[in-house]
Amino acid sequence: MKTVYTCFSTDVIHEGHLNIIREAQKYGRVVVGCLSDKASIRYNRFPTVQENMRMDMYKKIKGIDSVILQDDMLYDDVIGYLHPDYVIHGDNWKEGVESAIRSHVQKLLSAYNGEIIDVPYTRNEDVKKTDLQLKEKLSMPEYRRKRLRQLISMTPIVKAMEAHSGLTGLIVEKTVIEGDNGRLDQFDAMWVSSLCDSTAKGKPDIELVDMTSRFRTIEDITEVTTKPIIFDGDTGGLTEHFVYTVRSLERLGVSAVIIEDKKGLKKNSLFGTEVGQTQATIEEFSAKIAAGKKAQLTDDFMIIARIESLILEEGMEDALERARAFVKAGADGIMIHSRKKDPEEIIEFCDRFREGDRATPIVAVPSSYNVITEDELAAHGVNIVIYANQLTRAAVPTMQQTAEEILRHHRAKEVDDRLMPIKQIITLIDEI
Ligand code: SPV
Ligand code: MG
Repeated sequence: MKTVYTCFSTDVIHEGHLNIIREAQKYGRVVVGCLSDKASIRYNRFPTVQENMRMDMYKKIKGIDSVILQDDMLYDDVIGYLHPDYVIHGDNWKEGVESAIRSHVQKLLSAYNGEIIDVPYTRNEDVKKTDLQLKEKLSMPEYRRKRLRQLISMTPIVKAMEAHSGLTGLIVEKTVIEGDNGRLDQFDAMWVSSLCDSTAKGKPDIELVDMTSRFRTIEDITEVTTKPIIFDGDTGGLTEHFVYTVRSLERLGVSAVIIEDKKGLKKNSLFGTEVGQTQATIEEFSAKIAAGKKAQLTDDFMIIARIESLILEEGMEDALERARAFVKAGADGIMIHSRKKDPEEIIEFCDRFREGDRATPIVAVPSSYNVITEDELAAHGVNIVIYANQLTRAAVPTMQQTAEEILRHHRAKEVDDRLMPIKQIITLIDEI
């Protein structure tokens, strides 16, 4: 009897999956692989049903002989030990980024004369509706909010990219690449930066954009995306106001707020000591964290304390003392910031903090020390890396240069080659 293998990552079984099983049965005994939660995060969409429950769900489908766990999106593990005669899949994987997976599977199978069976992808209203419902489910506050904590426990390092609008949110949501090793890769989360949110509104990053407006940005993003959001809460404002902010963010489905231990007029950290900035005392900031934690209603939400000691040249000992105190006050994570080009002080902080605390998540924002890689950060105990402003910094020079050239040439012809074609911009939202 031949073995036919197919991999499912779905949370909901629809006609398309049943069709694959029916086709598979024609070739031999059917083994279904359940793509592990860890692999699903990178590959397709975040599972709303955990892998053990998905395995139970698949086992109940008629026509399946056995269900196994597939931990590698490229099928190396399963094909290595199962040696299926056939791998069956919807023919939608012939196109787009998934085609890299198909090519890899083909290579693995050809080593022993195994074959791929491509089944025409089922495109009916029911399947479309199920897909849409799954997406909707992931965008709901209760699913989105808890996703950051889930990611921290499931992946070596959570990768967050800044978003300040529906469009940039879509770019973070949908950008998927085939990495060097053939595996797909994408961002895990979004960072709603105070710098980029303010910049998009033409305002300086000094807590001038009010919370109602910042919440509006979050809503623009949540309307079109599903990935978890980390909100840059600046100083958190007055403690009496911060407790309301926590509740609003929870309601919006935000996963975490990061507040920094500064007081008075906040200026952007990357100014460092060039501008007057005052650090709050440990007691003052601990009280704000504790009040926020007390106000919090869900278990999922995280309040992360951002330490500005290295930015303000107050020294490593001060940074470490603050980190320990803020964790004691209830902080769910620590963000350590630096504006040095060399990551040395960040590495020292992480190593020394980890000596006494293995559990509290550490967040790093390598805008200045951008030579460090995600793997290196993870090796020093960093759990979340934030790319805080790169999309904004990419867009501004291009827009300025385009504006200048149109002025220079008194027409737009000269810039046209560099622009997205009109046909593409009018359908952009459907395409991305
Ligand atoms: C932001 O992105 O707004 C930040 C990070 O707070 S930084 O600009 O480096 O201070
Ligand atoms: Mg900020």
